[in-house]
Amino acid sequence: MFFFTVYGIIKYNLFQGGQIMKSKKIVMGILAHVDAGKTTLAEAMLYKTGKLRRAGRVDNGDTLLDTHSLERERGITIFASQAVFSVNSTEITLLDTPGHVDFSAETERTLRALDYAVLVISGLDGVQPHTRTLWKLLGYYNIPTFVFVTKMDFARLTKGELLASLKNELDGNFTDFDSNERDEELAMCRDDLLEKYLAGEKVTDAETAQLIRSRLCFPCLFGSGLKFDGVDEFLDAVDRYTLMPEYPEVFGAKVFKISHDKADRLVHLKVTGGKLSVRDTVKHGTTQSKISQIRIYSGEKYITAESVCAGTVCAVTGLDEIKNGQGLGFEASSSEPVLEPVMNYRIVLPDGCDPQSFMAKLRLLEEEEPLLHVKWNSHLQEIYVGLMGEIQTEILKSLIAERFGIEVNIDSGKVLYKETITQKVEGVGHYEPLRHYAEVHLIMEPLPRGSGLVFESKCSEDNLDRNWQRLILMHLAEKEHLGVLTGSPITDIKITLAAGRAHIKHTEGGDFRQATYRAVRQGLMQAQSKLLEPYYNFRLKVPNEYIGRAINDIRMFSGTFDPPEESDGMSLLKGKAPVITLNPYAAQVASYTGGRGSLVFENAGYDDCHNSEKIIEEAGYFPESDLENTPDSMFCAHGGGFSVKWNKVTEYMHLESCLKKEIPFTPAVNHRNLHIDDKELEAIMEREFGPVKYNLFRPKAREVQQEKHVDFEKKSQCIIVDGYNVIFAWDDLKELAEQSLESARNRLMEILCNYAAFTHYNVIVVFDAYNVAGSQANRFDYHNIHVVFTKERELGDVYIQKLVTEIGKNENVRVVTSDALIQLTSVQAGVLRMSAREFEEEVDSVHAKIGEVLKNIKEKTPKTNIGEIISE
Ligand SMILES: Nc1nc2c(ncn2[C@@H]2O[C@H](COP(=O)(O)OP(=O)(O)OP(=O)(O)O)[C@@H](O)[C@H]2O)c(=O)[nH]1
Ligand SMILES: [Mg+2]
Repeated sequence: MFFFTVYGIIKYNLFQGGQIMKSKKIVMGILAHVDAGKTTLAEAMLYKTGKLRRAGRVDNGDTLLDTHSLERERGITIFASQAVFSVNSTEITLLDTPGHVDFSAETERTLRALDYAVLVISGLDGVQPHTRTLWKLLGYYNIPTFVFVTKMDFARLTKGELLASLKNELDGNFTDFDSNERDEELAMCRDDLLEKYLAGEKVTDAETAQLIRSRLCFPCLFGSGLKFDGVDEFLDAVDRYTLMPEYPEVFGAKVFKISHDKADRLVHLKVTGGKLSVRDTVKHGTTQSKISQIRIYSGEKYITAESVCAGTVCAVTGLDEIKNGQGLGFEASSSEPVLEPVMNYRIVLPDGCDPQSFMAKLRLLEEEEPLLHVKWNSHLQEIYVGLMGEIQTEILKSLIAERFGIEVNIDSGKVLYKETITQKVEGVGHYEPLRHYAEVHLIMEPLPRGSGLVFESKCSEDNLDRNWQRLILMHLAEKEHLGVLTGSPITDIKITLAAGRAHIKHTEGGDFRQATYRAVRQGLMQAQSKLLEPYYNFRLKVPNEYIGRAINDIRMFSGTFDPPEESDGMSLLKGKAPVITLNPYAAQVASYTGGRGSLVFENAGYDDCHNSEKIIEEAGYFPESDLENTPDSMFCAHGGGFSVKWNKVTEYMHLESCLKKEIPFTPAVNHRNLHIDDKELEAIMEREFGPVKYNLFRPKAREVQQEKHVDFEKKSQCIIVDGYNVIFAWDDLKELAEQSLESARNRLMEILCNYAAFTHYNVIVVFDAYNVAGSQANRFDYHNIHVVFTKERELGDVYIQKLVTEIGKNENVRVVTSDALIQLTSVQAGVLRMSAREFEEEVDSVHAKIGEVLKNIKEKTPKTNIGEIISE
């Protein structure tokens, strides 16, 4: 991320003939939640290995690793930094990372360079929510990990409790390396070792190192960074049980950080193959550049080297085109990061500050922190950046002031939405003003949530030269492509270059940029799009008496959750809810529980937006008016170029459609007009309630047809009734319920039977059994209606929501409830809803009509039983 220091040059006497001669070289990152004691532990290691004569203190602002003025002022690490030291024959490059969630993107990028990690746990706090996030990241990047539990001088929890919480909360084979049972525990990690152990053999150091490297075992050591306790033992374990990766002869490197000092742009990388020397030429894409200087940093100081071998972490100057996350040589570039900001902030410039020249400066910071995603909204003339939270906002303000001398303000953040597609389409872009030519065909298909954008080429080189193909892939990757619902970035889509055409004389590089961007947007215009929003996984702990309120709130937030867990008078609710709803909730929890409750959350990626219709409407985005992101194409006729609308492009394109060859053309579906047909509805009903039975009370077609003024549609109408909600909303039933709930239920069921008989509707009445201990889900047919009793701990409205969401947009389904949340779900699902009161009026009117029919029939026949008459 941002890196700005005053550098000094020191001599490094290990350099002989330009290369470090050491038997083992490993790169180790140090990770933990904020304030766990990482920097203090790193300082202790440097002191213990003789790298420092005196260990610095974070609290005094004099550590080797926290060197930036903002870090020293605040006593927190903001930028990853490194130190190199040796233990016996092992040379360790230690990368210290920030622990605050707001800077976790910097931490994630550092993982690219690591051979090993030390996960630091504070003996005071144990496993924290952010520890779980880091643990998942370590798994995702497959990094072997040591655990050091620090602050044991001050710990609230015992060693046993800490180990148990590691094992319970993080899923891994954590082994206490100080325990008598250590060998046995190690042997248990692999069958062949267990056999040997049972035969009396010990687990060797080499075998232990392999177990650790393959993440079958995670060694745990305990101590205190501040008091230097357990630090020697930890260093000894690292020396004994780590293996140096095997690097190929051919050159490769991974870029994990970009920074700037006063004069130079620094590219921080780890060499992963061959060697790198000053004046080497590094190729990337279609350009190449020369290494001017190689620096090996320790804190803010560095030594220069002529040449470095694989396994070295260094900063080089001269590679001005190289981007963060890029792979050099044989290394591929990194995919999209797992952690990313979910909030968008507006930067407000002081009077007289020119936005255009400020944007150029901000781009420098964006090189260091690509996740800033700096955006210029030309329409509003405003600048937006993506940030992780309030602390990062403050730090960005300070950095802008320090580096550019500009005092900006940053508005409170807004959630960052994304968009994706739900079906496979082919996007076509053609760009042919006079003496230009390019045509691009892209197959775009949805990927699972969290996949990001994936680009691939399946285009034959016979049809399009490899260089043009590379260029198209580069254009796909270089731009933040915007969706057509709200103009938010797109994600979770695989874009495959299926075909393309260049002109032997007229095609220029820029033509393919135009054709590619247009093809993406043309594809999006055809596809059914979907809005996504960021979610948190949350853990909400409240005193038992507040669990009802907590459940209600989470449901109001459109969250989902597991059944609450109870212990010691507290209930724990775990689940997932939209970031926008949870962000302000922590303060409310503290307030309604009198400070006894707590809410913690971690990013859970993007998922379907809970109120997409509202957000789409508010965004007021008209994709066809967004001229910078046009879906239209340019063709040429009679010596002049002309524009062709996106929905006509296929009629003009020069190459055949690629998708047409794969699957028959399916017309575009507008996301606002989805209906399921009777058959689908029937299938859902059958699955929920068994085969459709033709009921005894079916009215005669003749009689229903006679009732011309009854304005119900005579097709598969379905009415879902929230049983208790209606009982407590209708005065008669409410009165009855006060005496006997069962009688009220039976009465409602009777009323609904008559209603169903007359209207010929499919009626489902749902009764909530959430608070009924031991109750099993029960579904049965009562005469001509379906009755559902939910199971214990399943809320009736949760069941209705599920059913409504499953049925989806359908104007033939109505939900009767006054419950705001179900009403909301129904609106989102596009299903019609009706309040209990409105339904009462409808039932009354049906009742009146039944009376009329009865009267008519009575005049002709002496029968009096309505059921009998209607079932005839
Ligand atoms: N008692 C005690 N205090 C410690 C120990 N290690 C660190 N601390 C204190 O804990 C606080 C945080 O320590 P740091 O080393 O800055 O923690 P960090 O994990 O690097 O923090 P960030 O980089 O900001 O995430 C400081 O006040 C340290 O003095 C320890 O072993 N014992
Ligand atoms: Mg630190």
